[in-house]
Amino acid sequence: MMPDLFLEERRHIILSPGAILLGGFALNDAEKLLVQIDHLATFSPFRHMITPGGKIMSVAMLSSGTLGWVSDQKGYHYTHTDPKTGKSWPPLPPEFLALAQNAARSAGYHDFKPDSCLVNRYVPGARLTLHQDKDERDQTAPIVSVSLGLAAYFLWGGLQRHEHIKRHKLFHGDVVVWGGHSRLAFHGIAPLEEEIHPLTGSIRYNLTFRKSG
Ligand code: MD6
Ligand code: FE
Repeated sequence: MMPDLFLEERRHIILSPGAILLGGFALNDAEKLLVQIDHLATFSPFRHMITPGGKIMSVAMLSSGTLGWVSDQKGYHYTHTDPKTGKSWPPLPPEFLALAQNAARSAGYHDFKPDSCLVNRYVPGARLTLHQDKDERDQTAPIVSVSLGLAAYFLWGGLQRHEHIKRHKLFHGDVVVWGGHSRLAFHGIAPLEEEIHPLTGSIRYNLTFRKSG
């Protein structure tokens, strides 16, 4: 467990211009969020998508909201329906929306209206290679990212792929809000370590809220 003093020092850390780590911002909502994730998964199950290069992603994903992020052999895109169920993605739970908007406001983004939440599920060994989030039509809006369960090292680069990568550990309840100058920064998640979290066992979840359409 993290000592409180450590948490106090992590309440508002600027990672780069426009990107802010709000340490522990979602701690009080975490258990509610985890219940909602299970509920969403009964409508749109977690699945391992295929990259355009034909590889199976180690992270399992689902989406919620009017638009959902999809990867397949044709590329990355947003869809109105879940290709796995043929139905709409489940709507954004009100608890999700409230948290995302509060976090955005705390980071200085006052009018955040997300229409999509991508839920990532990691087990030890799973990772997300360096990428930019550039499939959203509206790139003036920030992205709000919520970490739950096992901690992970966030890889944080610059606007060019070859720039120096820093590592920031993201813990249960941490929120990263990211926009402005950093909106298209390269980032990823290092392979998860083998650990057990009291609420999720050997799982890390990440929610990323976007304005996609
Ligand atoms: C993750 N997050 O934390 C993956 N993208 O599991 C992301 O790829 C991400 O945290 C854009 C903005 C914030 C993020
Ligand atoms: Fe991303």
